[in-house]
Order: sequence, then C-alpha cells, then structure tokens
Amino acid sequence: MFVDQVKVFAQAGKGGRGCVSFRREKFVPKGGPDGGEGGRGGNVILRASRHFDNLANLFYEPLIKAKNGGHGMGKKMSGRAGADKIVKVPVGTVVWRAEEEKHATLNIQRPTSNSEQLAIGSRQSAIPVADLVRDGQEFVLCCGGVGGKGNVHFKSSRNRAPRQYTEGEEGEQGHFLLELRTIADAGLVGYPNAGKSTLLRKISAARPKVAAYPFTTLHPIVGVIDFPGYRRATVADIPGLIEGAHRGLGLGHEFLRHITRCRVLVFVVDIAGSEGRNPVEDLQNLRREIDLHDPTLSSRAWFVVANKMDLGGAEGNLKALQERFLKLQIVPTSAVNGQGIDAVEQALATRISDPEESVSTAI
Ligand SMILES: Nc1nc2c(ncn2[C@@H]2O[C@H](COP(=O)(O)OP(=O)(O)OP(=O)(O)O)[C@@H](O)[C@H]2O)c(=O)[nH]1
Ligand SMILES: [Mg+2]
Repeated sequence: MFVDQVKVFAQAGKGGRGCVSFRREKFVPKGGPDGGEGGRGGNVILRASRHFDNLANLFYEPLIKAKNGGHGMGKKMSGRAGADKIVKVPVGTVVWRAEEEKHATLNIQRPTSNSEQLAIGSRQSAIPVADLVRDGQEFVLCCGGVGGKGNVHFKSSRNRAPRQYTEGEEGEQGHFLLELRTIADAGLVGYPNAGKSTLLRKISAARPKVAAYPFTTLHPIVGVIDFPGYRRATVADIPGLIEGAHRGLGLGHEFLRHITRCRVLVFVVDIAGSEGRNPVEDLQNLRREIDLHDPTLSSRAWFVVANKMDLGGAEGNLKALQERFLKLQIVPTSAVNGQGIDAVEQALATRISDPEESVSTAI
C-alpha cells in the first residue's frame, strides 16, 4: 500500500520521579538523604531514510510513544533514561503540527493548494515544523520530560532529613500530519495513457506498470537516469492528470504535490491524438491545471515530449503543436520503439544542470 499523507499522535516519555531515601549503613548513624533523581523521558524522533518510499508504516501505527524515564533510587542513583523512539520516514517528508486545543475533532482535509497553511478539521490549522530532505536527517518531534529531583537535592543545614522530592515532567505530545513530497529532479506530467510510464521505463531502470487503460499508475514512482560523466538525475512518474485535477477530479490533485519539488517539468502528450484527443488543447489544459494548483509550478523550467510518433496523424499534429508554440522545445518520441529517447535524455541533462537558463515562457 502507498501512503503519502498520515496523521499521527506522538508522545514523548515522562521523566522519572525523584527518590526519597536515607543512607543506611552499619556504624553510620543518621547517614543523611541519598535519594537520586529520575531519568529523563525518551524523545520521539523522525529520521529520514532513503530506504522508505512512503509512510505506510505510520498508517498502521499512528500512535508513537517513547519510553518513560526510570524513577530515582537510593544511594544517589539516578533512574535510567527512557529510550528514544526513532521513526523512519521517507526522504521528502514534510511535518505539520496541528493546533493543540481541538484534538477531539481532528479531521483531515486535503491541503489547500496555494497556501502553506493546511486545513485540518473545521477551524483548525496546522503549521509546518520540519522538512526532512536529506537521508539521515533527524527531527525531534516531541522532547522527553526532565526527571524529578530526589531528596538529596533538598538537604540544607536547616533541613537535614528532607522528605521532599519532585515528580518527573510530562513529555511533549501532539497531533501531527506527515506528508510526503517526492524529491526528484524532473517530473513527468500528462494525461492518462500518454505514455509517461513507458517513457520512464526506457530512460531508467524503474519498472512502473504500463497498460492500455487510463490510471494505470496509481502512485508516484521515481527512476534514476545515469548521464555520461557519472552524473545522474531522478525522474518522477506521477498518475495521469485530467481536467479539473486541481479541484480533486481523477487522481491528479492527490499527486500534484509530488511535483512541487521538481526543478524541471516534462509534459508528455499523446501527439497522435488517439482517443480523440487534441495535443495542442491537451498541453494548454495541462499547463492550466498545474497553474491552478500552484502558480509557482508554471514558472518552472519545462519542455514537451511528443510521444506516440509511430502512430498515424502524429506528423501533422506535431507541426500544429510546433506552429502554436514557436519558442517551445518539443522532443518527438516513440516510447514503445525507442525513437527520440536519447533526445529526451539530452534535454533532461541540459535542463537539470542549468534550470535557470531554461525557464521558458512560451505560453
Ligand atoms: N503506439 C504507441 N503506443 C504507446 C507509446 N507509448 C506508450 N504507448 C502505449 O500507451 C499505453 C499507455 O502507456 P502508459 O505508459 O501506461 O501511459 P501512462 O501515461 O503512464 O498512463 P497512466 O499511468 O494511466 O497515467 C500503453 O498501452 C503503451 O503501450 C508510443 O510511443 N507509441
Ligand atoms: Mg503510468
């Protein structure tokens, strides 16, 4: 199962209680207080790991609790520290904290497209607290409570047999929303059946499913391309978009956030116009959809892959597309027989190494 958004409740460990104890030893009458302090509670820590590609482990275990600290003991012995709870999440996870008060009514809605604020429940909002973008990066979600003081801390010249102690502090706790935003250099955007997955199979070792029906790809898949000179780039294949995707139609909206980190967007269109499509309109609609989802996406570097060149009618449509978008880079390909794949790799290599230069405003 692929999970890219999950709500969790995290609770750090409580600090251990301080101890009340007096030294008892043969030939040492009135040995004095010797109660040690409690151990600190364990932290809840998120650690980004490149071995995970989604948040399914948290879906099955949405309560994350770290261990409490041990109580203090006699002979000034401190309690043991509670073990930290380390939870591994995929690289690219964004962490949001839900507001404290209304935990009971917490009820997630889809993130609003343009704002950084995420609507959770009716009146609640969440604030972003961490973005784990490097492998091994850690974030302390909840800090463990400090241990209490034992009676040895309360001794003084006037109080030589204190019986005071303090409880350990509670650990931090809270509701959080974790959201995965895939990290890739380039993202493939297109209508269902345009041939995005077929293209990814050709340019990388990734093996997304390919079939002749729409919505074959159900979650993002990242492939790695090796360029000459030991350079490499990652390309994400996301499920096909349809008109109205920004309003939640089809699968598109769910997954548009996975291209928000891509430096280059590759628009894959079915240039043969199979299934009665018009490639020029397709491209205009796709550009509009991503712009409506997030206006910053439409100012990214981009180019077009005109796929299915092997089919009838493709040549004419390609001409029409080129005439309509004169300044735009259009790479004709046929992903099934490998035609134009080198040109796609070349275009990706130049755009990814210098995306600034290639920001295009052709539409
Ligand atoms: N003739 C021809 N067929 C192609 C070409 N590229 C892909 N196809 C076919 O088009 C169909 C859809 O291909 P996919 O790669 O699954 O398309 P997709 O864009 O990933 O589709 P979704 O995952 O549904 O969004 C498959 O039957 C492919 O074999 C091409 O260049 N020429
Ligand atoms: Mg696909």
